[in-house]
Amino acid sequence: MLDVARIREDFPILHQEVNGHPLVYLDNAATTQKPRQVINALVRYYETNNANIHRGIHTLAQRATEEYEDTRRKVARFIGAPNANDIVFTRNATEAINLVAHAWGDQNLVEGDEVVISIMEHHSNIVPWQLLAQRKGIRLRFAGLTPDGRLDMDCLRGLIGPKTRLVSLVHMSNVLGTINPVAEIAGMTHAAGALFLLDGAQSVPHLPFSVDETGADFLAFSSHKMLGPTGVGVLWGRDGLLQQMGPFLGGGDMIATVREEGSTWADVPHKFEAGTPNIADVIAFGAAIDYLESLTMPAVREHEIALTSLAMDRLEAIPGLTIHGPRDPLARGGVVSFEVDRVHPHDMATIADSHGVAIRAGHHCAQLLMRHLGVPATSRASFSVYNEPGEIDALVEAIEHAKQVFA
Ligand code: C6P
Repeated sequence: MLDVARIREDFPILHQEVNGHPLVYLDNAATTQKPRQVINALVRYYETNNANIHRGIHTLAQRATEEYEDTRRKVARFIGAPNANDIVFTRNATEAINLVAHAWGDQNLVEGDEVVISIMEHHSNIVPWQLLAQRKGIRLRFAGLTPDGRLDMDCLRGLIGPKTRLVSLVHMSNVLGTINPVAEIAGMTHAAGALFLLDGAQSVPHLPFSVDETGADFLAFSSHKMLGPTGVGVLWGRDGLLQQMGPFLGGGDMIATVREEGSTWADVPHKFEAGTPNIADVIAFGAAIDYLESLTMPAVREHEIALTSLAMDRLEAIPGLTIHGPRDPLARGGVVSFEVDRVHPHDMATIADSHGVAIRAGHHCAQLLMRHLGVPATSRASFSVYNEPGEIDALVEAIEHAKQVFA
Protein backbone atom coordinates (compact mmCIF):
# COMPACT_ATOMS: atom_id res chain seq x y z
CA MET A 1 0.00 0.00 0.00
CA LEU A 2 1.28 3.49 -0.80
CA ASP A 3 1.97 5.91 2.05
CA VAL A 4 0.20 8.79 0.30
CA ALA A 5 0.76 11.31 3.09
CA ARG A 6 4.52 10.76 2.83
CA ILE A 7 4.45 10.79 -0.98
CA ARG A 8 2.62 14.13 -0.96
CA GLU A 9 5.50 15.67 1.00
CA ASP A 10 7.69 15.05 -2.06
CA PHE A 11 5.47 17.16 -4.36
CA PRO A 12 5.91 20.86 -3.54
CA ILE A 13 3.27 21.99 -6.04
CA LEU A 14 0.49 20.17 -4.19
CA HIS A 15 0.92 22.37 -1.11
CA GLN A 16 -0.94 25.43 -2.35
CA GLU A 17 -4.42 26.86 -2.49
CA VAL A 18 -6.18 27.51 -5.80
CA ASN A 19 -9.17 29.86 -5.73
CA GLY A 20 -9.19 29.72 -1.94
CA HIS A 21 -9.24 25.90 -1.73
CA PRO A 22 -6.48 23.33 -1.29
CA LEU A 23 -5.35 22.24 -4.75
CA VAL A 24 -6.84 18.90 -5.84
CA TYR A 25 -4.93 17.84 -8.93
CA LEU A 26 -6.95 15.30 -10.93
CA ASP A 27 -5.51 15.95 -14.40
CA ASN A 28 -2.78 13.34 -14.31
CA ALA A 29 -3.59 11.80 -17.68
CA ALA A 30 -2.64 15.15 -19.24
CA THR A 31 0.57 15.42 -17.24
CA THR A 32 1.64 14.43 -13.73
CA GLN A 33 3.29 16.63 -11.11
CA LYS A 34 7.00 16.20 -10.36
CA PRO A 35 8.50 15.09 -7.05
CA ARG A 36 11.30 17.07 -5.42
CA GLN A 37 13.70 14.27 -6.43
CA VAL A 38 13.07 15.03 -10.13
CA ILE A 39 13.27 18.79 -9.67
CA ASN A 40 16.51 18.37 -7.68
CA ALA A 41 18.00 16.15 -10.39
CA LEU A 42 17.44 18.97 -12.90
CA VAL A 43 18.99 21.59 -10.64
CA ARG A 44 21.91 19.34 -9.68
CA TYR A 45 22.64 18.56 -13.34
CA TYR A 46 22.76 22.23 -14.30
CA GLU A 47 24.73 23.20 -11.18
CA THR A 48 27.34 20.45 -11.40
CA ASN A 49 27.45 18.46 -14.67
CA ASN A 50 26.07 20.53 -17.56
CA ALA A 51 27.88 19.71 -20.82
CA ASN A 52 27.07 18.35 -24.25
CA ILE A 53 27.12 14.56 -24.51
CA HIS A 54 28.85 11.95 -26.71
CA ARG A 55 31.31 14.61 -27.93
CA GLY A 56 33.55 15.87 -25.16
CA ILE A 57 36.65 14.33 -23.64
CA HIS A 58 36.47 16.56 -20.57
CA THR A 59 35.11 15.47 -17.21
CA LEU A 60 31.79 17.31 -17.34
CA ALA A 61 31.01 15.88 -20.80
CA GLN A 62 31.81 12.41 -19.53
CA ARG A 63 29.61 12.85 -16.46
CA ALA A 64 26.71 14.20 -18.51
CA THR A 65 27.06 11.35 -21.03
CA GLU A 66 27.18 8.76 -18.28
CA GLU A 67 24.06 10.11 -16.57
CA TYR A 68 22.15 10.39 -19.86
CA GLU A 69 23.04 6.81 -20.81
CA ASP A 70 22.24 5.69 -17.28
CA THR A 71 18.63 6.81 -17.83
CA ARG A 72 18.51 4.73 -21.00
CA ARG A 73 19.44 1.68 -18.91
CA LYS A 74 16.83 2.59 -16.29
CA VAL A 75 14.11 2.91 -18.93
CA ALA A 76 15.06 -0.48 -20.37
CA ARG A 77 14.87 -2.06 -16.91
CA PHE A 78 11.55 -0.34 -16.15
CA ILE A 79 9.81 -1.72 -19.26
CA GLY A 80 11.61 -5.07 -19.14
CA ALA A 81 13.54 -4.48 -22.38
CA PRO A 82 16.54 -6.79 -22.75
CA ASN A 83 18.76 -4.26 -24.53
CA ALA A 84 19.13 -0.58 -23.56
CA ASN A 85 20.29 0.23 -27.11
CA ASP A 86 16.74 -0.43 -28.30
CA ILE A 87 15.58 2.63 -26.33
CA VAL A 88 15.46 5.87 -28.37
CA PHE A 89 14.82 9.20 -26.66
CA THR A 90 12.37 11.45 -28.52
CA ARG A 91 10.50 14.61 -27.49
CA ASN A 92 7.34 12.74 -26.50
CA ALA A 93 5.16 9.73 -27.36
CA THR A 94 3.82 11.62 -30.38
CA GLU A 95 7.29 11.99 -31.87
CA ALA A 96 8.04 8.32 -31.16
CA ILE A 97 5.00 7.25 -33.24
CA ASN A 98 5.87 9.73 -36.00
CA LEU A 99 9.40 8.30 -36.04
CA VAL A 100 8.02 4.83 -36.81
CA ALA A 101 5.60 6.19 -39.42
CA HIS A 102 8.49 7.87 -41.23
CA ALA A 103 11.51 5.67 -40.67
CA TRP A 104 9.67 2.30 -40.84
CA GLY A 105 6.53 3.22 -42.79
CA ASP A 106 8.12 5.19 -45.61
CA GLN A 107 10.71 2.51 -46.13
CA ASN A 108 8.57 -0.63 -45.86
CA LEU A 109 5.02 0.14 -46.95
CA VAL A 110 3.65 0.38 -50.49
CA GLU A 111 0.32 1.37 -51.98
CA GLY A 112 -2.46 -0.99 -50.91
CA ASP A 113 -0.78 -2.05 -47.65
CA GLU A 114 -2.96 -1.65 -44.59
CA VAL A 115 -2.42 -0.16 -41.14
CA VAL A 116 -5.05 -1.05 -38.53
CA ILE A 117 -5.83 1.31 -35.64
CA SER A 118 -9.01 1.89 -33.62
CA ILE A 119 -11.48 4.67 -32.95
CA MET A 120 -10.31 4.95 -29.33
CA GLU A 121 -6.87 6.24 -30.41
CA HIS A 122 -5.34 9.53 -29.36
CA HIS A 123 -4.71 11.82 -32.35
CA SER A 124 -1.01 11.03 -32.07
CA ASN A 125 -1.82 7.45 -33.13
CA ILE A 126 -4.15 8.54 -35.94
CA VAL A 127 -2.68 11.53 -37.72
CA PRO A 128 0.83 10.11 -38.39
CA TRP A 129 -0.85 7.18 -40.21
CA GLN A 130 -3.15 9.50 -42.16
CA LEU A 131 -0.07 11.45 -43.26
CA LEU A 132 1.62 8.18 -44.20
CA ALA A 133 -1.49 7.22 -46.18
CA GLN A 134 -1.18 10.50 -48.11
CA ARG A 135 2.53 9.86 -48.77
CA LYS A 136 2.35 6.17 -49.65
CA GLY A 137 -1.24 5.36 -50.65
CA ILE A 138 -1.69 2.86 -47.82
CA ARG A 139 -5.15 2.15 -46.42
CA LEU A 140 -5.96 3.01 -42.82
CA ARG A 141 -8.57 0.79 -41.14
CA PHE A 142 -10.40 1.51 -37.90
CA ALA A 143 -11.52 -1.08 -35.34
CA GLY A 144 -14.71 -0.19 -33.48
CA LEU A 145 -15.77 -0.53 -29.85
CA THR A 146 -18.28 -2.53 -27.84
CA PRO A 147 -21.15 -0.64 -26.15
CA ASP A 148 -19.26 -0.65 -22.82
CA GLY A 149 -16.20 1.02 -24.34
CA ARG A 150 -13.91 -1.94 -24.97
CA LEU A 151 -12.14 -2.71 -28.21
CA ASP A 152 -14.41 -4.85 -30.40
CA MET A 153 -12.12 -7.85 -30.79
CA ASP A 154 -14.30 -9.50 -33.46
CA CYS A 155 -14.16 -6.34 -35.52
CA LEU A 156 -10.39 -6.11 -35.03
CA ARG A 157 -9.94 -9.77 -35.98
CA GLY A 158 -11.96 -9.13 -39.15
CA LEU A 159 -9.75 -6.20 -40.13
CA ILE A 160 -6.40 -7.95 -39.71
CA GLY A 161 -5.57 -9.85 -42.89
CA PRO A 162 -2.93 -10.51 -45.55
CA LYS A 163 -2.63 -6.81 -46.45
CA THR A 164 -2.08 -5.74 -42.84
CA ARG A 165 1.47 -4.56 -42.24
CA LEU A 166 1.02 -2.82 -38.89
CA VAL A 167 -1.50 -2.82 -36.06
CA SER A 168 -1.07 0.30 -33.91
CA LEU A 169 -3.19 0.53 -30.78
CA VAL A 170 -3.41 2.25 -27.46
CA HIS A 171 -2.75 0.10 -24.37
CA MET A 172 -4.91 2.19 -22.05
CA SER A 173 -7.42 4.73 -23.38
CA ASN A 174 -6.89 8.29 -22.14
CA VAL A 175 -10.68 8.82 -22.22
CA LEU A 176 -12.37 5.53 -21.38
CA GLY A 177 -9.60 4.13 -19.20
CA THR A 178 -10.06 0.82 -21.05
CA ILE A 179 -7.04 -1.50 -20.86
CA ASN A 180 -6.80 -3.43 -24.11
CA PRO A 181 -5.89 -7.17 -24.24
CA VAL A 182 -2.57 -6.48 -25.88
CA ALA A 183 -1.01 -9.95 -25.71
CA GLU A 184 -4.02 -11.39 -27.57
CA ILE A 185 -3.84 -8.58 -30.13
CA ALA A 186 -0.10 -9.16 -30.59
CA GLY A 187 -0.85 -12.85 -31.29
CA MET A 188 -3.46 -11.98 -33.94
CA THR A 189 -1.14 -9.40 -35.49
CA HIS A 190 1.89 -11.66 -35.66
CA ALA A 191 -0.19 -14.54 -37.06
CA ALA A 192 -0.95 -12.23 -40.01
CA GLY A 193 2.77 -11.44 -40.41
CA ALA A 194 2.31 -7.82 -39.31
CA LEU A 195 4.01 -5.71 -36.65
CA PHE A 196 2.36 -4.37 -33.50
CA LEU A 197 2.95 -0.82 -32.23
CA LEU A 198 1.74 -0.15 -28.71
CA ASP A 199 0.90 3.36 -27.53
CA GLY A 200 1.88 3.06 -23.87
CA ALA A 201 1.49 6.76 -23.02
CA GLN A 202 -1.16 5.99 -20.37
CA SER A 203 -0.18 2.45 -19.40
CA VAL A 204 3.58 2.49 -18.78
CA PRO A 205 3.18 5.18 -16.06
CA HIS A 206 0.48 3.26 -14.17
CA LEU A 207 0.71 -0.52 -14.67
CA PRO A 208 3.35 -3.13 -13.89
CA PHE A 209 4.72 -3.39 -17.41
CA SER A 210 6.89 -5.76 -19.42
CA VAL A 211 7.32 -5.33 -23.18
CA ASP A 212 7.74 -9.06 -23.54
CA GLU A 213 4.36 -9.77 -21.98
CA THR A 214 2.65 -7.25 -24.28
CA GLY A 215 4.11 -8.85 -27.41
CA ALA A 216 4.64 -5.38 -28.91
CA ASP A 217 7.23 -4.72 -31.61
CA PHE A 218 7.29 -0.96 -31.01
CA LEU A 219 6.37 0.90 -27.84
CA ALA A 220 5.89 4.67 -27.44
CA PHE A 221 5.44 6.67 -24.21
CA SER A 222 6.26 10.02 -22.54
CA SER A 223 8.23 10.95 -19.43
CA HIS A 224 5.90 13.78 -18.40
CA LYS A 225 3.00 11.44 -17.68
CA MET A 226 5.13 9.40 -15.24
CA LEU A 227 6.42 12.05 -12.80
CA GLY A 228 9.26 13.04 -15.15
CA PRO A 229 9.89 16.27 -17.07
CA THR A 230 8.20 17.35 -20.29
CA GLY A 231 10.20 17.19 -23.51
CA VAL A 232 11.25 13.53 -23.27
CA GLY A 233 9.59 10.55 -24.92
CA VAL A 234 10.65 6.98 -25.57
CA LEU A 235 10.50 4.71 -28.57
CA TRP A 236 11.43 1.09 -27.99
CA GLY A 237 11.80 -1.35 -30.90
CA ARG A 238 12.07 -5.13 -30.73
CA ASP A 239 15.27 -7.04 -31.65
CA GLY A 240 17.00 -5.44 -34.55
CA LEU A 241 13.91 -3.64 -35.90
CA LEU A 242 15.44 -0.23 -35.26
CA GLN A 243 18.73 -1.40 -36.81
CA GLN A 244 16.91 -2.22 -40.06
CA MET A 245 15.28 1.21 -40.25
CA GLY A 246 16.80 4.26 -41.94
CA PRO A 247 17.17 7.53 -40.02
CA PHE A 248 14.29 9.88 -39.15
CA LEU A 249 16.12 13.23 -38.78
CA GLY A 250 19.60 14.01 -40.06
CA GLY A 251 22.34 15.99 -38.33
CA GLY A 252 25.02 15.73 -35.68
CA ASP A 253 25.44 12.67 -33.45
CA MET A 254 23.46 10.35 -35.79
CA ILE A 255 26.23 9.73 -38.33
CA ALA A 256 29.23 7.41 -38.60
CA THR A 257 30.89 9.28 -41.51
CA VAL A 258 30.03 12.31 -43.62
CA ARG A 259 31.51 12.70 -47.12
CA GLU A 260 30.56 14.95 -50.01
CA GLU A 261 29.00 12.01 -51.78
CA GLY A 262 26.93 10.95 -48.79
CA SER A 263 26.89 9.84 -45.17
CA THR A 264 26.68 6.66 -43.15
CA TRP A 265 24.76 6.23 -39.94
CA ALA A 266 25.69 5.67 -36.33
CA ASP A 267 24.40 2.54 -34.63
CA VAL A 268 21.09 2.61 -32.78
CA PRO A 269 20.00 4.33 -30.68
CA HIS A 270 22.17 7.28 -31.80
CA LYS A 271 21.00 6.97 -35.42
CA PHE A 272 17.63 8.26 -34.21
CA GLU A 273 18.85 10.99 -31.86
CA ALA A 274 20.04 13.70 -34.24
CA GLY A 275 21.34 16.92 -32.69
CA THR A 276 21.83 17.83 -29.05
CA PRO A 277 19.11 15.99 -27.14
CA ASN A 278 17.17 17.11 -24.09
CA ILE A 279 20.01 16.06 -21.78
CA ALA A 280 18.85 17.59 -18.51
CA ASP A 281 15.30 16.32 -18.79
CA VAL A 282 16.40 12.82 -19.78
CA ILE A 283 18.61 12.73 -16.70
CA ALA A 284 15.76 13.95 -14.49
CA PHE A 285 13.51 11.32 -16.11
CA GLY A 286 15.91 8.79 -14.58
CA ALA A 287 15.06 10.22 -11.16
CA ALA A 288 11.33 9.81 -11.93
CA ILE A 289 11.88 6.14 -12.76
CA ASP A 290 13.85 5.68 -9.52
CA TYR A 291 10.93 7.26 -7.68
CA LEU A 292 8.27 5.01 -9.26
CA GLU A 293 10.46 1.95 -8.70
CA SER A 294 10.84 2.85 -5.03
CA LEU A 295 7.02 2.84 -4.73
CA THR A 296 6.81 -0.38 -6.79
CA MET A 297 4.42 -0.55 -9.74
CA PRO A 298 2.12 -3.22 -8.26
CA ALA A 299 1.50 -0.85 -5.33
CA VAL A 300 0.91 2.07 -7.72
CA ARG A 301 -1.64 -0.01 -9.63
CA GLU A 302 -3.35 -1.19 -6.44
CA HIS A 303 -3.64 2.41 -5.20
CA GLU A 304 -5.11 3.61 -8.49
CA ILE A 305 -7.62 0.73 -8.67
CA ALA A 306 -8.84 1.67 -5.18
CA LEU A 307 -9.21 5.36 -6.11
CA THR A 308 -10.91 4.54 -9.43
CA SER A 309 -13.38 2.18 -7.71
CA LEU A 310 -14.19 4.80 -5.13
CA ALA A 311 -14.56 7.55 -7.73
CA MET A 312 -16.85 5.40 -9.88
CA ASP A 313 -19.04 4.46 -6.89
CA ARG A 314 -19.33 8.08 -5.75
CA LEU A 315 -19.91 9.53 -9.21
CA GLU A 316 -22.42 6.87 -10.25
CA ALA A 317 -24.52 7.77 -7.23
CA ILE A 318 -25.00 11.31 -8.59
CA PRO A 319 -28.31 11.51 -10.50
CA GLY A 320 -27.86 12.60 -14.12
CA LEU A 321 -24.18 11.64 -14.26
CA THR A 322 -22.94 9.15 -16.88
CA ILE A 323 -19.50 7.52 -16.81
CA HIS A 324 -17.94 6.33 -20.06
CA GLY A 325 -15.95 3.10 -20.36
CA PRO A 326 -15.98 -0.32 -18.68
CA ARG A 327 -17.60 -0.62 -15.24
CA ASP A 328 -15.01 -3.06 -13.89
CA PRO A 329 -12.15 -1.09 -12.25
CA LEU A 330 -9.79 -3.98 -13.06
CA ALA A 331 -10.51 -3.53 -16.78
CA ARG A 332 -9.53 0.14 -16.71
CA GLY A 333 -6.87 2.51 -15.49
CA GLY A 334 -7.23 5.55 -13.25
CA VAL A 335 -9.15 7.69 -15.74
CA VAL A 336 -12.84 8.51 -15.26
CA SER A 337 -14.59 10.45 -18.03
CA PHE A 338 -18.09 11.59 -17.28
CA GLU A 339 -20.97 13.79 -18.31
CA VAL A 340 -23.55 15.54 -16.21
CA ASP A 341 -27.01 16.31 -17.64
CA ARG A 342 -27.38 19.98 -18.58
CA VAL A 343 -23.77 20.85 -17.60
CA HIS A 344 -21.32 21.40 -20.44
CA PRO A 345 -17.95 19.75 -19.65
CA HIS A 346 -16.18 23.12 -19.95
CA ASP A 347 -18.56 24.64 -17.38
CA MET A 348 -17.98 21.56 -15.22
CA ALA A 349 -14.21 22.08 -15.34
CA THR A 350 -14.57 25.83 -14.65
CA ILE A 351 -16.74 25.23 -11.59
CA ALA A 352 -14.40 22.45 -10.41
CA ASP A 353 -11.51 24.91 -10.74
CA SER A 354 -13.37 27.39 -8.57
CA HIS A 355 -13.24 24.62 -5.91
CA GLY A 356 -9.49 24.16 -6.48
CA VAL A 357 -10.16 20.89 -8.35
CA ALA A 358 -8.18 20.50 -11.60
CA ILE A 359 -9.90 18.21 -14.12
CA ARG A 360 -9.72 18.21 -17.89
CA ALA A 361 -12.64 18.95 -20.18
CA GLY A 362 -12.64 18.68 -23.96
CA HIS A 363 -12.18 16.07 -26.67
CA HIS A 364 -8.92 14.84 -25.08
CA CYS A 365 -7.31 14.62 -28.55
CA ALA A 366 -9.71 11.77 -29.32
CA GLN A 367 -12.24 13.23 -31.74
CA LEU A 368 -13.05 9.86 -33.36
CA LEU A 369 -14.01 8.56 -29.94
CA MET A 370 -16.09 11.67 -29.11
CA ARG A 371 -18.01 11.15 -32.34
CA HIS A 372 -18.59 7.50 -31.44
CA LEU A 373 -19.82 8.50 -27.98
CA GLY A 374 -22.04 11.15 -29.59
CA VAL A 375 -20.64 13.99 -27.47
CA PRO A 376 -18.47 17.01 -28.31
CA ALA A 377 -16.47 16.66 -25.10
CA THR A 378 -16.31 14.97 -21.69
CA SER A 379 -15.10 15.93 -18.23
CA ARG A 380 -12.25 13.73 -17.03
CA ALA A 381 -10.69 13.04 -13.64
CA SER A 382 -7.46 11.05 -13.63
CA PHE A 383 -5.36 9.82 -10.73
CA SER A 384 -1.75 9.40 -9.70
CA VAL A 385 0.26 8.20 -6.73
CA TYR A 386 -0.35 11.34 -4.63
CA ASN A 387 -4.13 11.40 -4.89
CA GLU A 388 -6.19 10.47 -1.86
CA PRO A 389 -9.84 9.56 -1.20
CA GLY A 390 -10.65 12.98 0.30
CA GLU A 391 -9.92 14.53 -3.08
CA ILE A 392 -12.78 12.54 -4.59
CA ASP A 393 -15.07 14.15 -1.98
CA ALA A 394 -13.90 17.55 -3.28
CA LEU A 395 -14.67 16.48 -6.86
CA VAL A 396 -18.15 15.26 -5.87
CA GLU A 397 -18.84 18.56 -4.07
CA ALA A 398 -17.81 20.49 -7.18
CA ILE A 399 -20.08 18.35 -9.37
CA GLU A 400 -23.02 18.90 -6.99
CA HIS A 401 -22.35 22.63 -7.11
CA ALA A 402 -22.28 22.62 -10.93
CA LYS A 403 -25.58 20.76 -10.98
CA GLN A 404 -27.17 23.41 -8.71
CA VAL A 405 -25.87 26.24 -10.90
CA PHE A 406 -27.29 24.69 -14.09
CA ALA A 407 -30.45 23.13 -12.58
N1 C6P B 1 -2.71 12.53 -23.78
C1 C6P B 1 -4.30 13.69 -22.37
O1 C6P B 1 -4.67 14.64 -21.69
P1 C6P B 1 2.41 13.30 -25.80
O2 C6P B 1 1.57 14.55 -25.92
O3 C6P B 1 3.16 13.01 -27.06
O4 C6P B 1 3.24 13.28 -24.56
O5 C6P B 1 1.37 12.09 -25.58
C2 C6P B 1 0.44 11.83 -26.57
C3 C6P B 1 -0.51 10.76 -26.16
C4 C6P B 1 -0.49 9.57 -26.83
N2 C6P B 1 -1.31 8.57 -26.49
C5 C6P B 1 -2.17 8.68 -25.47
C6 C6P B 1 -3.03 7.52 -25.11
C7 C6P B 1 -2.24 9.87 -24.75
O6 C6P B 1 -3.10 9.98 -23.74
C8 C6P B 1 -1.40 10.95 -25.11
C9 C6P B 1 -1.49 12.27 -24.39
C10 C6P B 1 -2.91 13.71 -22.96
O7 C6P B 1 -5.02 12.71 -22.57
C11 C6P B 1 -2.64 15.00 -23.67
S1 C6P B 1 -3.68 15.24 -25.05
